[in-house]
Amino acid sequence: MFETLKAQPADKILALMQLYRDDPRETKVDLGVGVYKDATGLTPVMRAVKAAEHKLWETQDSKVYTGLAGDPAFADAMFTMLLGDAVPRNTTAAAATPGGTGACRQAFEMIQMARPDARVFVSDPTWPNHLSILKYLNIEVVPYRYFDEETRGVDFDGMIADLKTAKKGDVVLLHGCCHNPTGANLNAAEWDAVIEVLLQTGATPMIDIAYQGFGDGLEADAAATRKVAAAVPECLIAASCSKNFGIYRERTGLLMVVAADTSALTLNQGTLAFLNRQNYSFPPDHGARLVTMILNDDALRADWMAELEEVRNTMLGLRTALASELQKLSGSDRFGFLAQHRGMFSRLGTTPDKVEALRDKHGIYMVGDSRMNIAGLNAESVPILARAIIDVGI
Ligand code: PLP
Ligand code: TYF
Repeated sequence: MFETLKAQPADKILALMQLYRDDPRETKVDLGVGVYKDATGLTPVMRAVKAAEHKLWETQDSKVYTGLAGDPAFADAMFTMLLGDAVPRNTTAAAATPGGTGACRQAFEMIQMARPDARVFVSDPTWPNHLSILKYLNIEVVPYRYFDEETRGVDFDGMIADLKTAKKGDVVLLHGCCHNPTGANLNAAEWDAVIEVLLQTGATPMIDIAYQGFGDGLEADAAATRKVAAAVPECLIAASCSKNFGIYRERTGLLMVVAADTSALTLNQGTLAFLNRQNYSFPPDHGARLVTMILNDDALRADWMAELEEVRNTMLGLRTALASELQKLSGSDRFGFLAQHRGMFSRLGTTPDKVEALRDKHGIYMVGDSRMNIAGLNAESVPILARAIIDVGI
């Protein structure tokens, strides 16, 4: 029967990972997949995660099923980290999911259950998996202008104009912080204007937040999500623990549904549990349990926060180093945006043939849309990349 299947498009980011692995050059530089790497190129298990795993191994006496929405303690701990006191806990439904991807998938399914004709507005560009899952679910996608190719910042006027065309029953997907793939983000006043438009149009926001703590700090990175959640009657929040806890393969995420009051809680919570049951019954627990242990233990949490700050500051240091190297080499400020961007990624804003030239001639691997993972750099490779960028004529 399966001869009827059609080949599906490959994940370009993961395909690039393989190309990099197959490249024999010792000087190659991997700026592809969004994984944090330290100065030696390793992605270590975070100290607090190791400590929590050790404690878990010693104390866990059963691996019996949790609940369809996962352990409520995980939802509580994540709610506090992400939303603080922005909205009451008892208006928010929450379910653990396999990673932030799982949270997005369940969110899209919930949207479709509630409104089969909903359109989802997505930034142009956005994380490719948003588009791929929406297409798979047959949900209409409406791109909104986001990246300004000229300034490499946000095309804010374009974004607002496009968001004004949304209507009640539509969903506007926003990256909570550290936009993937561009690195360009809204400032606080711009977030306020987006909230205004959401309130005017009645469209429902969905916030995907996969990099809390990678931009300006744990609290600062949650500020926009909190503001949106507090201002609108309903919103969806898809959170990932993959990056900020470094537990990529454990598949740890949470989907939250914030409602205006407590009356919708039972229905929303029941829907999240139902959706988990349809797809995989119980969500993965190991990563969620580690996160819960870390967030609920003062010493573990302090150590995790300290290490996360090291990670964040390393990336910021690499940003400023690259921007200043490029300023020296180019004699201009046209790469200043690299220091303004936040998170793991920056979109260089160049053509696919120049991205290919960087790869073929210099062994520098970035995604074809010129997205680079800043964490793939170190003190040695920053000047190498800067020279290569100038060499290929970017
Ligand atoms: N959303 C965005 C924008 C991402 O970049 C990612 C990837 O890290 C995710 C969601 C979800 O990642 P994961 O499923 O590994 O938690
Ligand atoms: O954008 C990235 O690189 C990360 C990791 O199918 C990732 O979000 C890449 C591809 C993918 C899932 C996650």
